[in-house]
Amino acid sequence: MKFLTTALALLPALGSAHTIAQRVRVNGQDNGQGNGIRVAPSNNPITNVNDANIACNAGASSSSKVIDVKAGDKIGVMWGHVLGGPQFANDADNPIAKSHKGPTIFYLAQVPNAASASPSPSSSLKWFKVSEDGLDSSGNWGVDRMISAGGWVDFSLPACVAPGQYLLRAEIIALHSASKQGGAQFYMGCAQLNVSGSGTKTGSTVSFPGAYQANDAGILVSIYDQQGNPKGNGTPYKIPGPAVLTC
Ligand SMILES: *[C@@H]1O[C@H](CO)[C@@H](O)[C@H](O)[C@H]1NC(C)=O
Ligand SMILES: [Cu+2]
Repeated sequence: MKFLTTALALLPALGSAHTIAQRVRVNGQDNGQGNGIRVAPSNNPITNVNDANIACNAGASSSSKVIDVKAGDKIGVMWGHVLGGPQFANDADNPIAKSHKGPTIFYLAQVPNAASASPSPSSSLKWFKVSEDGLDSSGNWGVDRMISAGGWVDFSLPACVAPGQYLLRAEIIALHSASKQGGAQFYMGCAQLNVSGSGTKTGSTVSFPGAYQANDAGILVSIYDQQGNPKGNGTPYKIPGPAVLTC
């Protein structure tokens, strides 16, 4: 009975221990809260791969800022438990609950105007993957590295990406409950970039929704070893979606 009470008391905390993408930095230079990124009002995940809002999240804010970057720059997106980061001092669930193991992923879609482009399914944006970080051989996940970095995930924008305006889709997939269909939690936010450089590539593309299936090997998966530790199930973890653009 005592155990049951304790378990029930824990449930709301677990249920809300989610995350929001909210800041962008370029070569370490922070653009500030909500500038050049569409920020979701809620930290709730999307759990249906066919959700119409799986490209850039539901009800996201707008920003008039389009961030200038050069192909080859290091671009980072910061995640936080709630808007602004921690919910209260010493929030153990900032930037995300430690249970929420999984990959961190970035996609780009070229658009005429990154400040106004709609990511709705009918806009038919074509996304290509530019970075991904899954499970390493020590049993640590992209999410573990994001937590160690205080919520930031940085990647190098491939030097061959063609100049133009893009939406950058930053994504985390939390897999702690992914052994049943519909259990994976998808978190995402879209930044607004103006890429300069002499590149020519825009990658091979997918749609959101469409890129993921509910039973993909990296979405319907147990991440626990025989001891119950979330360090992978003994086979390499396969990050969902297409291959990362290679230059
Ligand atoms: C994008 O960057 C190019 C090159 O720096 C610049 O000429 C152009 O004005 C920028 N466009 C926007 C919308 O910021
Ligand atoms: Cu969560």
